[in-house]
Amino acid sequence: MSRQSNTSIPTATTCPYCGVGCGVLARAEGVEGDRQHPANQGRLCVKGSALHETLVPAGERGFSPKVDGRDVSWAEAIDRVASAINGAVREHGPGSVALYLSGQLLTEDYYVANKLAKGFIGTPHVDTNSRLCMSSAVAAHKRAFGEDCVPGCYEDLELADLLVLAGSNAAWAHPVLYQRMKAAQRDGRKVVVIDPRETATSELGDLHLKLRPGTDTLLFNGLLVWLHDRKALDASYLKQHCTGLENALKAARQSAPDTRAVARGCDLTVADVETFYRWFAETGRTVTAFSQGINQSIAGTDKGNAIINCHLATGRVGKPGASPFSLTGQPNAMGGREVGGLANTLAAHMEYDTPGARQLMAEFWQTDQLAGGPGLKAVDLFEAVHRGDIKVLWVMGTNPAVSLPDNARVREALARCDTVIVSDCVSATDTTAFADILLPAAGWGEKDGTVTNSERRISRQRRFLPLPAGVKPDWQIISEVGQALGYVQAFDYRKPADIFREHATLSGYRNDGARVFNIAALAQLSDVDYEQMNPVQWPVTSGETGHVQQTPRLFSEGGFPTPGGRARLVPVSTQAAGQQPGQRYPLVVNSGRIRDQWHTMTRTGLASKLFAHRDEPFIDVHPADITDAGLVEGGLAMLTGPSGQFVGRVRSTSNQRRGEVFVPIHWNGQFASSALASELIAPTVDPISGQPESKHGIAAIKPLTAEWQARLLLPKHQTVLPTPMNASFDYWSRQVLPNSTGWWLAGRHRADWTELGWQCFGREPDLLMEDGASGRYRAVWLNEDQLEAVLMVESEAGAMPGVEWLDQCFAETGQELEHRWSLLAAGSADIEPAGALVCSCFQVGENAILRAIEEGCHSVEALSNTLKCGSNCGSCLPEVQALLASAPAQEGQQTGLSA
Ligand SMILES: Nc1nc2c(c(=O)[nH]1)N[C@H]1C(S)=C(S)[C@@H](COP(=O)(O)OP(=O)(O)OC[C@H]3O[C@@H](n4cnc5c(=O)[nH]c(N)nc54)[C@H](O)[C@@H]3O)O[C@H]1N2
Ligand SMILES: Nc1nc2c(c(=O)[nH]1)N[C@H]1C(S)=C(S)[C@@H](COP(=O)(O)OP(=O)(O)OC[C@H]3O[C@@H](n4cnc5c(=O)[nH]c(N)nc54)[C@H](O)[C@@H]3O)O[C@H]1N2
Ligand code: SF4
Ligand SMILES: [Mo]
Repeated sequence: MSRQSNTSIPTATTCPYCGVGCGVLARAEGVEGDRQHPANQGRLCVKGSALHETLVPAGERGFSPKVDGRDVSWAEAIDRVASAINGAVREHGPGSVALYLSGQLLTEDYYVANKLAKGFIGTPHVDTNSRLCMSSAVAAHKRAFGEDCVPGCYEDLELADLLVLAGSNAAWAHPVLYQRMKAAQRDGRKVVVIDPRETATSELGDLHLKLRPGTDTLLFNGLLVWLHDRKALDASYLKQHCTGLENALKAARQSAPDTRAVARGCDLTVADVETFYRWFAETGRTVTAFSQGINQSIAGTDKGNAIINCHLATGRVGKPGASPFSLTGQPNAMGGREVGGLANTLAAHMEYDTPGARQLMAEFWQTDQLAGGPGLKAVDLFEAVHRGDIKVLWVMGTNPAVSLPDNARVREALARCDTVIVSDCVSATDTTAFADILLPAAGWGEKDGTVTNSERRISRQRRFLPLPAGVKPDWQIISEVGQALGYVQAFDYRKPADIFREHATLSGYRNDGARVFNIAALAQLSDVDYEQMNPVQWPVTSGETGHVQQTPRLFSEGGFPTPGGRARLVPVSTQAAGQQPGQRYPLVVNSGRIRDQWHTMTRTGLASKLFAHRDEPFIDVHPADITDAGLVEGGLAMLTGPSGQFVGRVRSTSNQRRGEVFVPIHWNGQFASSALASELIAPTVDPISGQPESKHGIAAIKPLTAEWQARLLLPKHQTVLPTPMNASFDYWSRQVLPNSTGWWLAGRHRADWTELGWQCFGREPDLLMEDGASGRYRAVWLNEDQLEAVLMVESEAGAMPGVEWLDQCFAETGQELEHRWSLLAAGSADIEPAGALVCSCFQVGENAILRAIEEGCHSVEALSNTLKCGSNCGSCLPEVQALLASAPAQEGQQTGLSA
């Protein structure tokens, strides 16, 4: 299948990764940032720049649907899905069918899925991975504003004179937006970072509040009290546009009577707390941007409202440079919320209990089978699957076997379920392994539709690659199932534009201004208009001259979609406490993202470039905890929690608070033996939003004392560890290298390498070096003049040579392999190991940067002039900066970024 586009004119589309929603100009050969797109104005981060390397190649996807592992035609697959649904509904009622969707589906896919389930199958059980992501922010918005609306826009993050980043590692998770925040730095502008860890984002902070995890509500309650007591509230905004100040203040004062109580509870100094409060009180143009450190908590909704309370009380909502701002994670988290993808909502920002909403929906969809009331939220939904109440589960665009808390139980639930249907653009994932029916979905570049980013901006994703044979876009799969179920008229869509128009029409249907989400002005777009649609921020209205008007900001003059038109300050207590560490599990486990990987790595795990920054699962541990637990930096360790384990390489860092470790969420069964962050997370949820506390597990740590450590390199197409090895090791993790696939291996017991070599490769190695005393064993298998396998065993990881040179040898044939004996030494003498990769765009490693610093590059500019590092997407600048700071000071040295 050719992946060439027919033309070399680029297609303007949107990046499928984070919620910044950057515009991309895409060709089959490569991508560049779209200068016309308002979100990024031409910039792209590492993941965006590597997009053409993360297109899913033929080998990674099924080219036809599968039923019980057997290739079948689409007609048969659709028929099987429809008869499973029909059977379950007939025997057990509509509530025995559930859909689990994703903020990575396009709005059109999402709309049709929601319509099919809630409108026609009649099951309310439709939830989405946004439950794990944004549902606390959604609930906080609804409580405060009456509707799930983000009042501000990206420009506000630049205009703010005080930017508060709460529970956000934007430098890694929203890199282009972070670059914009950074470029907006100026005299007098201040940034406060609130995070229990120091991160790449802390670099921007004039003040870092390294608070005790989970204590954000206390901090913001204290702020409300302080603002009130110092007469820094906006009395007129409160009087005209808000209710609930008294009660909110009362609750705040109860937990946070003064700054001393706050400092004690949050484990901060009084001086730091007061500095933050003073800056907030003094600075009219303040934006508080928040993300998963706020949402993924047992008190996520309360944390959100504690923040919003302070903004309402100071009238800083939806004004230029002044607003609360929820940073959304997924590319279409917002679109999913607009169509009603969450189990507790109906559609188009209507709730089940919105007066008249159910009749309106039944009429609009022309159905008499509308679901009766809210369905189960993700964690409860999978419990219902486990109990056997759900007979048919259809998972689309998400990987719950990895991302849901306590995933051992989730896997059990999937294994028990009568019929699991999975739609994915990648065939081998931890979740597709449970699929009774596997539906190969079109991926990015192959499908058309719209997405909405964090600032309510709707952008087009456009197809620029041919649709591979055997693959269908999600909206089409769902529509065909709808028609097979007999709803021929309701799912008679020919193209995404048909769906978009219906969605836009619904948003304005009998709206009368009651719902802010209204894009009815786009309901009349022709196919050509839709094709050419420019990014637009909702609500979208028709101006007097008939042209379309968008809305960058909301609520600066009130007008909240609540019964009385006023926003609500919400009393928030600080009582909620999730799992707490104790004697058995003394550590708090924090989990989150790394710079170059996306979630469960199904796509970013295809690009060698994106592995170079962090090539193995790891555990960040405070140096004192390393000592206490008898760990070795660079050695392996095992975290054990109440429901699972995580094995990773120990990184020593005082960025962590004592007693708290951080693990990445990305590795899973396709990439490592035991590195699922979610195994350490309990299914404890926020009682209001149902969002799990993914930032707060508990565990004990101990060294995984390995008898040996090894690296194995195999040809690139080999992505699975040979079975005999799989069974005999205590640790493995896989890394995609430019020319080969590499594994890290370790074991507690001596292995018989000769025997294993025979079992895996059917013969003795062609080159061999063995030293029983030191435990060193190195073996090379050659096939004619091509490398087939390289195995290097050492007694400790520290003695292991780098693999850059060996990897290059996998690309060579014939005479180049003359230096065969140097294969055993893993390198020719003149190659310097690169060290950890810092700049992914130009592949610049730590060692080169350190050498350049030694040789006189004492500023970021000098380094980027010499090595180019940091001169493209800028994602690595915080790390370049840190290396400069860590190098021994030299005369005249400048480390300031602006210097
Ligand atoms: N590279 C990359 N970027 C991504 C993604 C990705 O997979 N990879 N995923 C996208 C998605 S879906 C999302 S949701 C976003 C998430 O974006 P972020 O929320 O910025 O990222 P996280 O790393 O999950 O967590 C943010 C920070 O919360 C901190 N934190 C933990 N507990 C607390 C607490 O109690 N209080 C406070 N104040 N902070 C706390 C953590 O230490 C962490 O640094 O990223 C998006 N962008
Ligand atoms: N411990 C812990 N757990 C967490 C988090 C955390 O911070 N800590 N974060 C949570 C958050 S915020 C999120 S958003 C989730 C993310 O968790 P998931 O949603 O489970 O992770 P992804 O890897 O993004 O899964 C997306 C899947 O959809 C597939 N896909 C991509 N495009 C398409 C498409 O167009 N159609 C279809 N049908 N499939 C497609 C991909 O191949 C992949 O298998 O994880 C959550 N879990
Ligand atoms: S910041 Fe990076 S990952 Fe996010 S949308 Fe932009 S290019 Fe994509
Ligand atoms: Mo997310």
